[in-house]
Amino acid sequence: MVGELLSRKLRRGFQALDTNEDGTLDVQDFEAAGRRFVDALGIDVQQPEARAVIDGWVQLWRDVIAPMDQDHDNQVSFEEFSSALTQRIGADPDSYNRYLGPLVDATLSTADRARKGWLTPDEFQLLYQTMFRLSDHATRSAFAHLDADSDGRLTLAELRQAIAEFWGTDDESARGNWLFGPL
Ligand SMILES: [Ca+2]
Ligand SMILES: [Ca+2]
Repeated sequence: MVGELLSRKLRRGFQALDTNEDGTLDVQDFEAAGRRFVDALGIDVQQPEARAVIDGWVQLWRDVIAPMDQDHDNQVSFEEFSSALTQRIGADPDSYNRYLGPLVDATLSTADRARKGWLTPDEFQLLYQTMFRLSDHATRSAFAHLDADSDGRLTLAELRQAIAEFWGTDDESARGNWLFGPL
C-alpha cells in the first residue's frame, strides 16, 4: 500500500511526463519533450548532442514506461503507471538511478551549456519549462528546494538524489519531494 504522499507524487510525476496533457503517456510525450528542449537551445536535431537527448527520452518510454501498458493499447494510463511503480517501490531503491542515470546525464550535460558541472536557475528553468511545461512558480520552488546547499548551483549529484527520492520515498522531509515543484 502506498502512502498519501507517494500517491500525490505519482500523480504529479505522471502529469509532468504527460507533456501533451491528453491524460495518458505514449511515445509522443517523450519524443516531443526532448525536441522542445533541444529546439529551445537552438541545437539542430541532427546533432549528436540533440539525438542523445531525444533518443534517451524515447528509450525511457520504450524500456521503462511502455512495459507498464497492461491492456496493450500503446498508451500508459495513470492507473497502469501507478500500479507498476507501486509494485516496484521498495523492491529496489536504486532502480530509478539505474534506469534514469544515463538519461539524466545526457539531458543535464546539454542543459549545462558551458560544461561547468551544474545548472543555474535560468538553465534549470529552460529545461523544466520546455520539457515538462512547468510554471515559473513551480520551477523556482523546485530549484530552491533541490539546491541542497543553497549556493545557486544545482549539481548533477543533487538532481540524481532528488530523482531517487521523488520516486522512491514516502518521507515527508525528503528534499526530492520538490522535484516537480509543490505537490
Ligand atoms: Ca500524453
Ligand atoms: Ca494502456
